Amino acid sequence: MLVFLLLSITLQGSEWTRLRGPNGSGIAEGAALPNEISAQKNVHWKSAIPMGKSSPAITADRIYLTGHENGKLITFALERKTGRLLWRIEAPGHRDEKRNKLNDPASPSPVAEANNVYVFFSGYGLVSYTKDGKERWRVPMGPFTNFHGMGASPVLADGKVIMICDQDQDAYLIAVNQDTGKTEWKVERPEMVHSFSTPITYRNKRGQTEVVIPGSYQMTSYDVATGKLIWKVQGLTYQVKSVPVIAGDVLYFNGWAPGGEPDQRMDLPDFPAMLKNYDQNKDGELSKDEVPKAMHPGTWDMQDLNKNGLLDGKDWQYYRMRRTSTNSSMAIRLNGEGDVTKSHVLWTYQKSLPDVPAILHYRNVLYLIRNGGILQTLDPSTGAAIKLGRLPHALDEYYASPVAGDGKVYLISRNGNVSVLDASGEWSIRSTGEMNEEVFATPAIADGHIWVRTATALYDFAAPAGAK
Ligand SMILES: [Ca+2]
Ligand SMILES: [Ca+2]
Repeated sequence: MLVFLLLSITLQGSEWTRLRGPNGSGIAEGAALPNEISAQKNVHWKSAIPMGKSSPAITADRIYLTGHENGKLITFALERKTGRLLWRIEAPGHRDEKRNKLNDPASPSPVAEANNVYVFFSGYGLVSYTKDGKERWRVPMGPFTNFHGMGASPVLADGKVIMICDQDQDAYLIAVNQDTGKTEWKVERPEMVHSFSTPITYRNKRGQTEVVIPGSYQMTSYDVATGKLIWKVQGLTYQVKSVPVIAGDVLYFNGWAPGGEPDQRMDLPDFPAMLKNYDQNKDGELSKDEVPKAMHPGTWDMQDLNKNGLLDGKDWQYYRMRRTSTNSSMAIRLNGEGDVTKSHVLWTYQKSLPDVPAILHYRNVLYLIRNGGILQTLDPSTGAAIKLGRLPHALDEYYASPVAGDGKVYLISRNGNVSVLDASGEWSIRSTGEMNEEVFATPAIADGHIWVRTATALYDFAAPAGAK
């Protein structure tokens, strides 16, 4: 029995099959990890790879990634031990979609299981390959209407591949059969606009598997078996990017968007009032000239969801909500039903918030990394601040999410500044290092190795044998 338990723990610890690893936690325990990593330090191997911002998915013997080259969208597999390229395959389509300059044609991360991998490209849709690179099925999707381009990654649950496609028009959530690619269910989300957060799953106390999805203004949770909405929490900011994390029966999430700080709130008249006062040509929509300057959205095109140059009722309502929603990190008690905004939000925190990186919940401390290299730790039970400080030599933007294991927290900035911390609420710096290249992808950890994707390479780091 003991041997079996040990074996299962070892096997579980040996994979990191999606963005941020085991159910998006960002944590892998069970082996010593390097005290220091940089382009020179503790490099086990390094492989040149195509451009892309997706994170690696790691199985027992493979590393999967997506990338792009000369307008082609590529999935590729490396041998885990050596970094040797095993195969690379171009996606069946290569539509070039509008996206934010920080986004990328290959930003969604692959999700893998022992023998197969699943990838999503904004410029094509979903594709599944075997571990040997044979296509199993394909599901063309899009074109998408996401103002900044798509960013969420697919997740696996109960034999389904679940893909959130929140966009400015016709947002939806879809579950396809993992073995066939056939649609199991599809749920329209007309109240949603674009967002970028990768979902998380859990089994609730009633025995249902839920997929929890941060979206514009709302966190929603669906039954994986049927696609039925189970609960929601209102009050999120308008444009979310972070991956939620679950510890025990509490979910932690960070939502930040420009203009969402508490002192930037503004109460705007509703659409009928706007039409009454400002619709000069009486066409039932608002043009740039008709909206008074003080009420203008900063980016007109982002509010004009159907891109006809005019704001209609939905556009205006979305803008009103944007000006009243507030950025925050929050803790939500799971297992709710219905609208649990009032009953299940345990706390919110609004001071020092990350933009893109997810919260790390590690050894009963929350870590929040903000642009400028500002690291805040919080008490997960109360949301109370523990320590706020700047990481040395890392006054930079952060896109990769923090990851942890072996009592160490790894943080890497956009310009490749690495900080390794001794994990604790009163965190301290163990080491710093430089990758000398841009880093957007969240690192992966398994069996004492940590993999870091830079602009041109994948690095495999490991502690020297016998090191402590
Ligand atoms: Ca008008
Ligand atoms: Ca419009």
